[in-house]
Amino acid sequence: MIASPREKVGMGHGDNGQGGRDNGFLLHSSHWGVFSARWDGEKLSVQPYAGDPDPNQIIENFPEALRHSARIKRPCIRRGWLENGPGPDLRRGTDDYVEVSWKEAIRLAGNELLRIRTDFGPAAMFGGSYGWSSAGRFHHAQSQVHRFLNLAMGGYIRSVNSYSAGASSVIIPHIIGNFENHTKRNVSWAQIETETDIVVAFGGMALKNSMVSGGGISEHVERGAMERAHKRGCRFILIGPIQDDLPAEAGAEWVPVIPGTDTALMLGLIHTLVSTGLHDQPFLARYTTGWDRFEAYVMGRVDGLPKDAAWASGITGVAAKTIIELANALHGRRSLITVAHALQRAEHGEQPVWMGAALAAALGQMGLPGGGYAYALGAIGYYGRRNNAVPMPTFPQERNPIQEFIPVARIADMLLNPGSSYRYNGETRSYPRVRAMYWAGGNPFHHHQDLARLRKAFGQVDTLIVNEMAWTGTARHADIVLPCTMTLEREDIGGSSNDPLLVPMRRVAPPLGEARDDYDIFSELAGHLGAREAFTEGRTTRQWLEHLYERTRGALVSLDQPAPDFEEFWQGDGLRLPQEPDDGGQLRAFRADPSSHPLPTPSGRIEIFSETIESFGERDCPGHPVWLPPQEAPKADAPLYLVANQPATRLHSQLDFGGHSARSKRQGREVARMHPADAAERSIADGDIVRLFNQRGACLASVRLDERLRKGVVQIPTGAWFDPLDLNAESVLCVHGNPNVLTRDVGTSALAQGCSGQLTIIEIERFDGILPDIRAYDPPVGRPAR
Ligand SMILES: Nc1nc2c(c(=O)[nH]1)N[C@H]1C(S)=C(S)[C@@H](COP(=O)(O)OP(=O)(O)OC[C@H]3O[C@@H](n4cnc5c(=O)[nH]c(N)nc54)[C@H](O)[C@@H]3O)O[C@H]1N2
Ligand SMILES: Nc1nc2c(c(=O)[nH]1)N[C@H]1C(S)=C(S)[C@@H](COP(=O)(O)OP(=O)(O)OC[C@H]3O[C@@H](n4cnc5c(=O)[nH]c(N)nc54)[C@H](O)[C@@H]3O)O[C@H]1N2
Ligand SMILES: [Mo]
Repeated sequence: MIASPREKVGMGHGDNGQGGRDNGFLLHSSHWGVFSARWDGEKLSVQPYAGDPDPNQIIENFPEALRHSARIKRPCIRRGWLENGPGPDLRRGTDDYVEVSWKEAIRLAGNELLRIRTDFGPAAMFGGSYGWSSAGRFHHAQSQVHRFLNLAMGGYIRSVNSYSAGASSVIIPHIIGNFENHTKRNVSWAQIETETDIVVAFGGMALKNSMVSGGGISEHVERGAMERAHKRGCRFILIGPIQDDLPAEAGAEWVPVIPGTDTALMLGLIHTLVSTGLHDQPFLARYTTGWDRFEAYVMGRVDGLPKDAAWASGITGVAAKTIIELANALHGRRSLITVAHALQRAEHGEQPVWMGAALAAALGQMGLPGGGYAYALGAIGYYGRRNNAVPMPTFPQERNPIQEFIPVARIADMLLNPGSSYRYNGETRSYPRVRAMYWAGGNPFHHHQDLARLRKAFGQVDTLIVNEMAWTGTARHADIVLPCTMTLEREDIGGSSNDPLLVPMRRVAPPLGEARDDYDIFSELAGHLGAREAFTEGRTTRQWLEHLYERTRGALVSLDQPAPDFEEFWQGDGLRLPQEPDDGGQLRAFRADPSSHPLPTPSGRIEIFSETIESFGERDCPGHPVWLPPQEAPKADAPLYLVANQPATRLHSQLDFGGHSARSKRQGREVARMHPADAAERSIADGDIVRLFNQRGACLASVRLDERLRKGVVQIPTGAWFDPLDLNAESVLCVHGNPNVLTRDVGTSALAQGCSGQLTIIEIERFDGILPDIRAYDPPVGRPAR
């Protein structure tokens, strides 16, 4: 357990775990929180930042992780690649690795990059390299690899959007305006605390999720804000398949909905409002466009099918009475609609995002403090906070002259079908022919869907180079594996655009084995390709930190704010940055004066009907939000929904080998939760090992029975490292519990082509066979892990 901040030693200035070097604790930062750590050469201790009211226990993964045997100690080359040279090879994932010196690794990687550059050009190089890597503004792996490819290769094929918000980041600009503005300058936790009467959270606002924020976070405020709002009398309604998606402190009422049907529920609410005249007609007339066409659909004037509460009930499994009561409770109050990222990480994921906006518009609260629509509030720590008034230090990636890109989750499609065409955001595009890939800071064998298919896709390239700190599923598919340092082993600056603390991240421990910083790896490789000076600009890491800090310091000076020089910042306990006011952003300004503050949409208003989207002519995303039944719904051989959501005890697959993550497992397996009634029908008892399976694959897990799940729903978090028993088998079995062997690799729609991995359908049975060992952490050096 981590000590609560109050129990910790020394809360005074400069003499404690916040940053002071007393007790040997050194300040550091991570995506899950600012903390400090002490390494005595054998044991690592961590403590949370003293100013954090609600620290995240994920920092407890560090102690066991730092020197874990899953870390990569020396550069490695896949045996098949070493013996046969570059080329498509389905042995990736099953081969063993040969350790080589850094000199040899740089020579092999550098020559291969030169071959690609000379023979095929930079458009044959995929450098999307999606992934979260670690906090730290300089050693941000994606920035490092992009800068390297731009300067040393002449560019690369990039990827756009994210696995997080694949559908919403494409549709929100069409219907409301800038995605960042909508999500980061809108309703805040402070407003909810004092203003909101009722929050309807589609997909909840789980603390496990909001306690993570890319770049670092010094204050976890969500639990306290919900607790105080609830005590003041604010009602929280959780719409979702799992009851613990809102914390106990919110005192939430739970509406268990069938997964993937929220859009129908929203329609039932809108229909109820309209049919009783409770929709805010002046608001709709003044601030939206296309309501009439949408209303005709809602009321059934188009298709003879009114989307009323009874209709919605049949689809969602929520009683019509509950829908009508909820619509009435929302009317005339300061209401807030939130929609978690999770809802749009599914087939037709654009629809709940758009329908949520239509529901909020009908309620007329958009732009009021604590009211309206806050897409994704609570899904991650970025949202509901104040923004810093000064820019963050940022490592420049430089220019990529290659125009071609893919929507990020279409990676397997690209590799398997080069040259074939697809639709994206109104355009017909074609997939490039990629020969080589460079990945740093991401784990596609964690994040992508249908891993058996992904493996075939990764078998197509000539060469995959990966910088990793540990033997992840992706490292095990690479041809050249370059070991990088873990965040604790290097210096950096931690900061995020809406956390007020800029953190001098100190080096806590020396690098393991021969691991090097990504920056040093890319500097060497750039040298091999004749671009060292361009890449490094002659700076050491410390000189880069100083150089990057200058941007923030300069902005502080021009705001007449305290602006310590780098040395003072570096010796300090973290620099407090000035923040912008909590002013409701573009929606507040738009409400106050729509003519002088139009939204950046074609009409300047909230687009309930979008001429633009209509003109794209996509059947799976027409001109206004609609209910579209999913193609994949429970059936005889896969009667259960599987919710594959974010893990509470780690960030994605990161530090899955750490203690906190390991302690959450049972018999070393990921824990899947299911309803006792579903378990009884299958003679499954709590603690049994079960096999989750469908037509794409299977995984083992330990089962926990839990009445907080809707019947018919199974939940397993992502992040247990891919541990396939036999990759060449007809159906791949992961013995550890990685749900992406089961999920389907299809885009959300032709509009956004986002990731749809959150939901799938499965069957589940007790596993009575001999339980295979976990080999996911065994280094495949000298012999394959399995
Ligand atoms: N089924 C299903 N799948 C999903 C989701 C889901 O809901 N369901 N969610 C999706 C979402 S929202 C996301 S964002 C993705 C996340 O997918 P990823 O971002 O790929 O997942 P991470 O485990 O964070 O991968 C980061 C990798 O970077 C490595 N790393 C850390 N620091 C460094 C560094 O300094 N240098 C280098 N070179 N490497 C480093 C870590 O060891 C780790 O392997 O997963 C997606 N996948
Ligand atoms: N601890 C931890 N926190 C994280 C992350 C992590 O890996 N670990 N990842 C971070 C990242 S990168 C992101 S993008 C965010 C992701 O934020 P989200 O994608 O919103 O997070 P999830 O936990 O995947 O899903 C939230 C909940 O949505 C519910 N849900 C799923 N399908 C449906 C549905 O059809 N309808 C309704 N009403 N509810 C549904 C599930 O019960 C699930 O628990 O989380 C961030 N926070
Ligand atoms: Mo994400």
